[in-house]
Amino acid sequence: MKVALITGITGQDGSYISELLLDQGYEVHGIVRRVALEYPEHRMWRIRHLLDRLQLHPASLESYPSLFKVIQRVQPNECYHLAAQSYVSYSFEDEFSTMNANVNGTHYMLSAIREAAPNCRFYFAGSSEMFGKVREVPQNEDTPFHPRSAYGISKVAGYELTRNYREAYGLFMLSGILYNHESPRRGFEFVTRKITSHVARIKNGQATEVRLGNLDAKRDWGHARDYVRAMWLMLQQDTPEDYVVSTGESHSVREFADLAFRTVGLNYEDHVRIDQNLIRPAEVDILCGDATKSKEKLNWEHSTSFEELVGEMVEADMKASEDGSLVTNGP
Ligand code: G4F
Repeated sequence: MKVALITGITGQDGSYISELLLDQGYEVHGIVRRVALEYPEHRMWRIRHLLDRLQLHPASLESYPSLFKVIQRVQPNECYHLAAQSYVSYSFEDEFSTMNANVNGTHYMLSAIREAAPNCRFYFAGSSEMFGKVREVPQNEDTPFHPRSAYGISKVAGYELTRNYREAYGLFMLSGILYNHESPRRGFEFVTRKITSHVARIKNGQATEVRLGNLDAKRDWGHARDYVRAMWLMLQQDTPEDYVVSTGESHSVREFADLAFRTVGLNYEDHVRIDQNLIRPAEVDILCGDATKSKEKLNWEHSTSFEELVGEMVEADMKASEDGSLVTNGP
C-alpha cells in the first residue's frame, strides 16, 4: 500500500487530494497544527467526513525538527506540500510571516525529505501568481516570472528551491504551477467564495451588499477537484517535471459576480460596492494558462467549466445559508 503525506490537509486542496488518494487505496497522513487537533470541529470542517480514515500528526512548518520527525516516522512514498500562507492580500499586510512560512517551510520540507525519506516523491504547490506582471498571454512552463507580491515571491523561491533539490541531489521533486482553483470548500477571504456566500445571504435577506476591490482583474478559474487530479498525475510520471495546470479561459471578477448574481435572479450592480481599501498595492491584471504540456504528458484536462463552477458554488452557498451552516461552515 502506498503511503502519502499531505501538508495543508485541512485546506481546500488538502481535502480533495485526501479523497482522491483514499479512493486509490493509499494510507493517508496529514501534518496539522496542534491547535487544529485541539479544535477539530472548527478547524477540520473540510475533512470531517474523512477523519476516521486519516492519520494526523501535529507539527509546525516553522519547526524543522517537528517536520523531520513526522517524515522519518511516516516514510511516505509521496508528499504533497500544500500548506502555505495562501492569501495574496494578507501578504501585503505581513510580508515577513508570509515569507517565513512559505519559503522556510518549503525548505524545511525539502531538506527533511532528503535526509529522512529520499525516495519520497515531492509535490510543491507553485502558483500562477509567480507570473505576476505577465510577459505573455497565455503563460506556459517557459514564461518568465515577475511576481507582484510577497506571496508571489515566496512561491518563486519555493519553486526554485524544489528545482534545485531535484537537480543537485537527483530527487523526484517537482512543482505544479496551478491557476486559481475554487469550490464550495474555498475560504471566504478569496473573491469567488466571498461573492457566492454574499449572493446567498443577499438572496435570503441576510445581507444587502458585498464590498469588493478591483472588478477588472482577470483570472483563469478552475475547479479544485480537477486540479488535485493533476497533482497526483505529476507524481505518477517516470521523470519529475514542472507543469502548468489551468483551463485556458480567463474571466474578470466582474463577470464572476455578474454570473453569480444572475444565477439567483439578481443584478450584481444593485449589490456590489467598490471599496478602495480592497484594491491591492500591486495587482496581477490577467492570468491565463496554457496547459498543453499537462494535456499531452499527463493526459489531464479540466472537466468543470466556468459556468458550472459558479453554479455549483452558488448552489452550495444557497443551501448552506438556508440550513444555517453558512456562518459556521468555514474558517
Ligand atoms: O480570490 P483572490 O484573493 O485570489 P488570487 O489573489 O488570484 O490568488 C489565488 O490564486 C492564486 C493562483 O493564481 C493562488 F496562488 C493564491 O494562493 C490564491 O488561491 O483574488 C482574485 C482577484 C484579485 O485580482 C483581487 O484583486 O480578485 C480581486 N478582488 C477584487 N475584490 C478581490 C476582491 N479579491 C479578494 N480576495 N477580495 C475582494 O474583495
